[in-house]
Amino acid sequence: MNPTVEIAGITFPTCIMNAAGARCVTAEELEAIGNSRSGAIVTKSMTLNARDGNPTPRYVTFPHGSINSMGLPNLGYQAYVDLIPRLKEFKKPVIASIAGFSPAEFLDIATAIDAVKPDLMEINLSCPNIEGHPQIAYDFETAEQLLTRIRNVVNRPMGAKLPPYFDPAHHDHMATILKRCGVNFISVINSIGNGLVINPETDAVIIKPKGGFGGLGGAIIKPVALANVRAFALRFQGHIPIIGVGGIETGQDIYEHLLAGASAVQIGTAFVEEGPQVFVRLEQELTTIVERKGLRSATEAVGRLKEF
Ligand code: ERO
Repeated sequence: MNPTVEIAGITFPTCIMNAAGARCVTAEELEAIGNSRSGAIVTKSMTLNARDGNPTPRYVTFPHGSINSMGLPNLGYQAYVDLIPRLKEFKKPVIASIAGFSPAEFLDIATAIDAVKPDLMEINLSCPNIEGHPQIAYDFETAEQLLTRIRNVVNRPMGAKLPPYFDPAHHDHMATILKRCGVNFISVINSIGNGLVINPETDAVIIKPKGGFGGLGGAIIKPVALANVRAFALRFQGHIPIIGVGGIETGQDIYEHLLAGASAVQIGTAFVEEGPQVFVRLEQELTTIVERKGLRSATEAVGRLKEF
């Protein structure tokens, strides 16, 4: 089976990679991804200045899911400007995830990161965990203005990391914006923002920041992730590739993301829980399924979802 996939003209050795945020803040973590079977090295979303992030506990698992309010801990973009050339030596695509607290910050970071030539740039429009900073992609006008301005300074292929949408009118609106802004790919979905998980033993919330509200990940979010991948795939008709994110624990979960229309997938909670070995296991499980289906590559499954 041919394991490679192409997104925005870039060849990936496999379609399975880490999600931004999962074990990808420090040089050591990023190098461990480089040394793993991950099909790319995706950085934590980087901000203008280094950040420690929110107070702990800020990431906790519960049955079939996780909740986080990390608060964008990262080294600050200048550290990644220095790191990206080294990460490219691993001979797999490097995806730089960027996040700003203002349009000017986004533009400064995007300009500097573009200059060190990551293979792709992922613009995070969907961080749910910073008080006073709503998820940008829920404000369609602001999102379009921002993407248009970033597109003007970025030469590398660039994509948007989106939050889940829950209404077809929102998928319609965002798909139209993304086509107008010339994005080369999208990654859907970020965690489902502002969930609340309660510990039945203590009657307390399970993470500290924001009174316990945080982004949901893990198996429980798979149906929402699949719905968003499918909704955008139907609207893009192959013109903008999709990276599926959300709820992937097994090769079958990946296969479902491919059927829904994802060309590749990113692993968050399962990577945090299992470590780099998760990429080996998932690749084996996916290969078994793809071969059983009589396909020559994972790419052959993309968008093949049947409807009644
Ligand atoms: O809190 C975070 O650092 C964070 N958590 C998420 O689930 N998604 C994000 O996009 C994010 C920060 C950008």
